[in-house]
Amino acid sequence: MTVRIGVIGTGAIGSDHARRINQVLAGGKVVALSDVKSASAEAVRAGVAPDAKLYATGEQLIAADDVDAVLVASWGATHEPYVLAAIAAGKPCFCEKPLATTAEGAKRIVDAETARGRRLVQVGFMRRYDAGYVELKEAVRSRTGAPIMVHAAHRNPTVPEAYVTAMAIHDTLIHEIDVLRWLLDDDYVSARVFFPRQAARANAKLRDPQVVVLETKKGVLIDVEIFVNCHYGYDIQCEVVGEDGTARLPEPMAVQLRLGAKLQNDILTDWKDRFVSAYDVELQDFLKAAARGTAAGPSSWDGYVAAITSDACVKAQEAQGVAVPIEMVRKPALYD
Ligand code: NAD
Ligand code: ISE
Repeated sequence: MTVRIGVIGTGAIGSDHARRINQVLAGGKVVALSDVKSASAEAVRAGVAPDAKLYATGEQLIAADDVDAVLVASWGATHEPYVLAAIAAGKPCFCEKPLATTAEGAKRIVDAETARGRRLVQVGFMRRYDAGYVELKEAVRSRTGAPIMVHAAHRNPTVPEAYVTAMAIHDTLIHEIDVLRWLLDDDYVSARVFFPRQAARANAKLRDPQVVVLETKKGVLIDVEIFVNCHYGYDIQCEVVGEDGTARLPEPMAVQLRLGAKLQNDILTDWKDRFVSAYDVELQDFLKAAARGTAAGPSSWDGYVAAITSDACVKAQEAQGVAVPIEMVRKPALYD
């Protein structure tokens, strides 16, 4: 079966996902596109989805009879109404992170999905599909002994001018919030945020870098450096320290050069390249489940837990190093 997909939001990642559905993956076809900037949707149609119909609004796209499943890749603050509309229409929906920009918004999605009684939403937490993280999880499970600490870093070379302090959490740290909870099979209990001196390249509305310290139920202490004007590359680091040893996320494959009296490896600069295979695998998983009228992978529940945690981290940004508690709620049976 070919799942007919409608893509809402055809910017950087929406256009890339449309390309992978039509040119890389099996079992899906982009038949509909919508973007508030119609020129952007037109460009994607011209580039990778020549048979797609353009819709003036995301709501019209979701309602279209020939759209079987929806992919939401518009700006974070616009995700919630689209995901709710897809659930109301009974259509599987892949939603880029964040599921919603507040915990209340994410809860409305969990409530709507549980009321329908069927999983329909997959959240775009692609790191769970990255081969390096999958190996790291296995090493932590079988080799390092029980984890005690995690040291992680999320560095972007640069970010757009509109990127402000809270986005370091909602837009960037949210990947670590999800993947580390999955990696450790644990939940968070508190968050603290520390700011070193301001990096010279950061704009005035952004405190950069930041260090977030998360504590888990099992007592693991996690420090994540978020540095989104690091300049030198896109660099994702993660080391788990366990009772018997440590395990580190592998570096992306790169040719090693011995040149000019230097030993060198290129470092990637673009998130699209760093997780290219993980995006392929996550969307293939979505297409497979959507063909059965359901969803798999990271769920609305995971999106909700991430939103609760990121809300606490944003409070912690204002609390000047004081710990902010993270209170979890009971998980509905649908997500067991
Ligand atoms: P972008 O600005 O390049 O593209 C977003 C597009 O959405 C734009 O073309 C914009 O016109 C459109 N848009 C905005 N509001 C809309 C609305 N209400 N209806 C329809 N279209 C609308 O941004 P991006 O980098 O592609 O990010 C999009 C989403 O994907 C964000 O939520 C972001 O956090 C997420 N993202 C995820 C990853 C990842 O690694 N998983 C990477 C990048 C972006
Ligand atoms: C972007 O939206 C992503 O999701 C990237 O994976 C992340 O590294 C970046 O910081 C975000 O802005």
